[in-house]
Amino acid sequence: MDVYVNGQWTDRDSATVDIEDRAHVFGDGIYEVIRVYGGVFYERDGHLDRFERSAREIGIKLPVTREELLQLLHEGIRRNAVHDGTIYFQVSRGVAARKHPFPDPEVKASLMITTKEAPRPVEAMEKGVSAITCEDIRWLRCDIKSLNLLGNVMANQKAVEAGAFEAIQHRAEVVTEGSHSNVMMVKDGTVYTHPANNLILNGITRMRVLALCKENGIEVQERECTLSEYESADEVFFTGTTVEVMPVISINGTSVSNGTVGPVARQLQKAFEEDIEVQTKEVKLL
Ligand code: DCS
Repeated sequence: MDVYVNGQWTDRDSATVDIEDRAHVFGDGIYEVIRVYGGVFYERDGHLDRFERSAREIGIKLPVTREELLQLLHEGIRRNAVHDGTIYFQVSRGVAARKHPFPDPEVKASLMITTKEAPRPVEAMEKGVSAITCEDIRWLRCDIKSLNLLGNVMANQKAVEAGAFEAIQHRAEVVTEGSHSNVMMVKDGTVYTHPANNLILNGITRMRVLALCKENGIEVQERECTLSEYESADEVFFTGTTVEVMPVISINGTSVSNGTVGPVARQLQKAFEEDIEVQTKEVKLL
């Protein structure tokens, strides 16, 4: 696999990162993951907008323009012949002696790009998955797609150890999001999810799925919901770049409703699938 690091493309096995890069001493940087379907980016502009916003929010000056970044992302897909997979890109505040303040004088931010071939999680989406709940121990700027993922990593590990697909995080009684996905519930035909504020990452898939709800006449309420509301919901599902629309059929070992994938999740999966078709076809025609 070819990766982009230190301003050039190189083979993954010979890629090196400076020992004083702030990404690995402080987690001082941001990232994005874009899904690739049939060699074409899905929701590309949404991810690029969020990447630029994350950089702005933590005061990192991106080392490339949006056009240059786009060229590099396309090159990554081409070089590695990614068909169905993801492209990962991150920017750190750069290389400097380890001191907490931003480097002064400013140093050039480091950009890194990798790709991965990954099939769609069709089987899990068909059957539904299990989830556990855990306390959300993260910081108060979860809206920034920061490299600091320790809280997310800890939550995900808890899920793995419990044999579950994903963790549903909560602050006191309020459900926030998954460890690498957003979470939604359905009650009496209405879809509920946490408002897009500082406590969650405003997922690109989350936004797309909420738009698909509206297009399909499904009512949406963005409001805080409690754990007990989730436990007594008709349906629960995760959304995300890698998980798409992933139905949850059990929480902490107890079935959600009757323990099968519900009609709203099915309808949204279908709408999402059609959206992938439309978006990727449009791009191919350009
Ligand atoms: N919430 C968190 C904490 C996430 O890490 C992600 C995506 C989401 C929500 C969903 O956002 P998107 O719909 O924009 O993907 N996490 C990425 C990650 O770290 N790996 O894959 C996707």
